[in-house]
Amino acid sequence: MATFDWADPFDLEHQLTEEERMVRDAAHAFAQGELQPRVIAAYAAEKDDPELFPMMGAAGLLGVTIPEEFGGSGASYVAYGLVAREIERVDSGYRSMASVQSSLVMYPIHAYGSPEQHAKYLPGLASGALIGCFGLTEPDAGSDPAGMRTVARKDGDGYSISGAKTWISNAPFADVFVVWAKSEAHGGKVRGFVLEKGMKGLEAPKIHGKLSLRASTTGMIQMDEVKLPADAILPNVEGMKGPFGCLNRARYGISWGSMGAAEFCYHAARQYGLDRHQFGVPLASKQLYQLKLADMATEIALGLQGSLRVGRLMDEGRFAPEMISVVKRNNVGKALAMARIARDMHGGNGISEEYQVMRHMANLETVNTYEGTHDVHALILGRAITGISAF
Ligand code: TGC
Ligand code: FAD
Repeated sequence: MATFDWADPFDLEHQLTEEERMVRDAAHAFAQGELQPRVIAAYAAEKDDPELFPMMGAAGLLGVTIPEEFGGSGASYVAYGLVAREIERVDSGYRSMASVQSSLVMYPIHAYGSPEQHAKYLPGLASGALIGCFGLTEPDAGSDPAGMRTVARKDGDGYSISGAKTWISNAPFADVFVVWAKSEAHGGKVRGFVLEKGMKGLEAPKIHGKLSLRASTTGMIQMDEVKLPADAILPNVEGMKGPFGCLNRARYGISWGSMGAAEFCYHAARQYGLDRHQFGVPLASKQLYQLKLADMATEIALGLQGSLRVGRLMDEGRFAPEMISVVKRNNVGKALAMARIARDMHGGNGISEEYQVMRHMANLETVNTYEGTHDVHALILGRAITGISAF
């Protein structure tokens, strides 16, 4: 009979390949060695940290699934998920920075781009010498991105693009902007375009005053007749399946990442309960305290198994997007609930930055909203279950 491991109830460890464990260990070492020491101050100051990109690149954490010939690691989707989990164990904002770069910028350039675009952008994005952002959401088009107003018009041999994107991670310091627009030259169909920092008419102001995800920089993308060469369009995709194909990857990574944040909160609450005495005994000796820890261990074990299963299916090319909705929605919603409970279990200390559970709690509010809100993923599943769209 096996021994129960409170930190790994279903023995995830032995369901991973040796390569996946190596990638996970490298990500863990980087996250704990480089990210953890800086996060409390960075969060408090709402600090811009573009210098983290070359550091993540050197640690092999950008473009994990992108082939090695383009600077990626050529590893599995499970390995990618493990990286997200280790980074988000420290902070959801740092995971955001990395998952936008990998899933929302490198993935579309690799999957939909030309050989010239591959060569021009992917190695720099993999090393972190270039920083990318992904512009889909607009002030009047969030859950319904097909309602976007950004438009690309034919202009000589190339295009002129105008419009505004908002809530865009990494935008204020990005070098490469993957922007989705309705292209008049393609019958109004949505197309992807690659814009570069410094283009005339392109601005990316920072959004200040976030009370969540403060260690990640968020901004707008304002485009006023930005002139683009003909080769700025992503040639190999048309329609909303372009951006949604990217979201599949990022949402899947978030399902793992949110479990990393939840694990932090669970471990912290367990240790706090063992250390803190009230009524002459450790808090962890109380039935109510143990019930909460048992619920956390259960939800984390189930959530990780779900993500692992979806990751294996992605690696086999046998996934449906709805499977990703199941794990993104469930794991983030559960992680948010666990973070709130862990905050409570820390008593007054739980609101202090030092104990970190409240930062995770505040971050997970964003994670529950972006990449498709908790309710939008319910509607995606509802449509698949009933055949009736309720959007
Ligand atoms: P719908 O009519 O369902 O589909 C239009 C076309 O797209 C295809 N499609 C997909 N393809 C691949 N993967 C998916 N998941 C797909 N979902 C749909 C579909 O087959 C169809 O293709 P075709 O060839 O027939 O044209 O689309 P809809 O407009 O009705 O949208 C439905 C809905 C609500 C599900 C969708 O709009 C949605 O997912 N809304 C949520 C928006 C969202 O997630 N935005 C995220 C912005 S990026 C972000 O938040 C980054 S955060 C930073 C970080 O990650 O850290
Ligand atoms: P809305 O769509 O206005 O939704 C508001 C509420 O209404 C939600 O509760 C929602 O569930 C509900 N709702 C919406 N439609 C329905 C419906 N049909 N039925 C029932 N309820 C509904 N976007 C990018 O493109 N790139 C990024 O890099 C990026 N980074 C982000 C970073 C941060 C910090 C944040 C907060 C957001 C980011 N986003 C990004 C945007 C994010 O994807 C959107 O916020 C999200 O898709 C929700 O859109 P919205 O904010 O417009 O909310």
